[in-house]
Amino acid sequence: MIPIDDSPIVRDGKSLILAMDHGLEHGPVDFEDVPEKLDPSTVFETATHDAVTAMAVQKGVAEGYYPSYEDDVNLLAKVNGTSNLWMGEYDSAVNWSVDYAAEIGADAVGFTLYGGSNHEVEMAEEFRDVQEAARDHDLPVVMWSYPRGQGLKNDTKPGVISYASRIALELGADIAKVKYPGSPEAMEHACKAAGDMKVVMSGGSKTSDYDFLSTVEAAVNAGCSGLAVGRNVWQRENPTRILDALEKVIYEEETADAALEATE
Ligand code: FBP
Repeated sequence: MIPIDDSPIVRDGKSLILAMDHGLEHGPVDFEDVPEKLDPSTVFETATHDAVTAMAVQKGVAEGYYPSYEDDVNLLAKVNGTSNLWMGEYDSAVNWSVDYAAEIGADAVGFTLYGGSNHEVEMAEEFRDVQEAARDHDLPVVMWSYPRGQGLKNDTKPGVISYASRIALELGADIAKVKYPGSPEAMEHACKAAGDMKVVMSGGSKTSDYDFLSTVEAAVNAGCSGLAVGRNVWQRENPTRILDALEKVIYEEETADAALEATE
């Protein structure tokens, strides 16, 4: 197993994962204000920015578009995912195998685990297969660790997010992607709960440049190794500018104010 810091999805110990699986997870509604982004090539173009260490997509998008970008973008194969049309208890279908993802050229795999769902046990068993297959291919594993389900009303409470990052460590992920738990102290605890495994913050719905960057700054200061983000980048009119600023906040550990000023 190659050390995670030597993986192509990590730069100087940090990661910036650009996610674009929203067409499946949320539906075309996420592209309403940016209809040109319905074309996955536009987001792959954005992912060629130096700050981006990997792009997370589902199988069909990887098959159709990754071949044109394999020299410039690292592929994170998001191997499970479910549409927003599913009305049952939180669950996520495994849509492609790790073997097939590796064949397409994946540099890492991603898996959503809904701890606390009535389907947690099956999902953890599916994760075991994915994690062990990823080890066979020397691919790092990123867990979208999202406690959700009947018993969990607020999925961003501090104790829930610390549990989320710990679950990822316990089950063998290399990076946990968790929601921001509302304060730097709570984020710090979630990072500590993950031991020496990396934790990245999940982007969330689009906010202002300052609000977004200052939350990323707080997360990095609290011990996060970066960000996995979708809408806060590609829903913007100028994704390059926010990526320039994110590069400063994440890799150069500049403040949100300084990053914004430098990229005006
Ligand atoms: P965002 O930064 O846009 O939130 O994207 C990150 C992500 O994890 C995507 O990979 C996924 O499609 C989406 O969030 C899921 O969001 P949620 O389950 O909170 O609706």
